[in-house]
Amino acid sequence: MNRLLLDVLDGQQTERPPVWLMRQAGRILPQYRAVRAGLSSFKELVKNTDKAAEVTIQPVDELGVDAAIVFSDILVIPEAMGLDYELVKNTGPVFSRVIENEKDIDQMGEGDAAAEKIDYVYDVIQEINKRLENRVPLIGFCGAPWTLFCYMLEGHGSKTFSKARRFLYQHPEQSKRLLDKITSVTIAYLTRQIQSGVDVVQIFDSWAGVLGHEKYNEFGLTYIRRILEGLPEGTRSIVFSKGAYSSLDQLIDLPCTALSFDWMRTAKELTQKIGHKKVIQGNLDPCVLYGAPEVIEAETKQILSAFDRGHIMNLGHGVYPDTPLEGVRHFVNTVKSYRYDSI
Ligand code: 1CP
Repeated sequence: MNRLLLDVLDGQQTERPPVWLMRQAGRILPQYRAVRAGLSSFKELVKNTDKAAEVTIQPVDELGVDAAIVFSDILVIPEAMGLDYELVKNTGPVFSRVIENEKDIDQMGEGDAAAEKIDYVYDVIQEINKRLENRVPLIGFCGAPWTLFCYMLEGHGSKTFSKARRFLYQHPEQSKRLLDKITSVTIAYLTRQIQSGVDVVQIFDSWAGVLGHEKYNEFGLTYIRRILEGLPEGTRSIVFSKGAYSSLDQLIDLPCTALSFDWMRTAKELTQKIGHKKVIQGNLDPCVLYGAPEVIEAETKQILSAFDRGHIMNLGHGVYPDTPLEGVRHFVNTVKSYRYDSI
């Protein structure tokens, strides 16, 4: 087995960092688009054990990345709690109704009962592991409570998530009740993912950056911490709180194994602040992959040498859907041919 990712997370020395890309499954591969074209909806694909396992493994076969990530979406939790969504072309996910008041929050499912409704993901994980035959580790994931709260209040994507933020000030106690419920489902969901065979879990807090320091600590990190503390002993975990630099000290204090960063801070700043307290994942601007091969190589190597050991190479956010495949390949291959200086 290629254990690079696990070795780095376990604090062992490796000859180079592992590399994978957020949102590597789907989006960029023609093989994915072919599978997707044969099915009527994204949700049908997520719930189809055979096809979801197939598209999870495609980037391992095609790009040679050092990890697979389960093909699913963060929105399966709101759906299991009782809010249905559809993916609308050129718009993204749209919920048929949103949370507006206390009664809506009362109606939301919680804990094991809601997590049980996502049983198709646990089946997909088992199927992936049968087919992966231990070639690379498997990453499971979820959305952080704050990011899921954003979609549940807003009903769709947004630049500001102002409806969700407004609710925090108007109804702080109700907000916490909803975040409590999401957290209880998430702990049960990730625990089931681990029992089904994922080696690592990543928590995506994509909208962390719309909250200020105090509000993010109170309504964001409190719940991420509770999730991490609720996971089985020894779980390897990565937290991606996009844009939450004002809470960097609090992020470093979380009981997780690794922190993932976007490209708004340099490797030097991050390593100086974090040292070896956490493994660091990131943080190439996804737009670098549109550059010429020599640009991709130079930008990638600059990050590799700046972070040195205890690093997982990745983008600073998900790979964009129209990224040229050759650019992605060149990035992966640059990392794979890199070697740390021997000590
Ligand atoms: O076929 C299609 O058109 C569907 C597009 C798509 C895909 C391929 C969506 C809808 N979700 C996914 C899969 C997905 N989503 C994965 C699995 C595999 C992989 O890593 O490639 C993962 C990890 C996610 C995570 C996700 N979904 C996040 C967090 C990461 C991030 O990019 O910030 C978020 C915010 C979502 C919500 C979502 N789901 C889909 C879309 C288009 C969006 C974004 C909506 C928005 O812009 O607000």
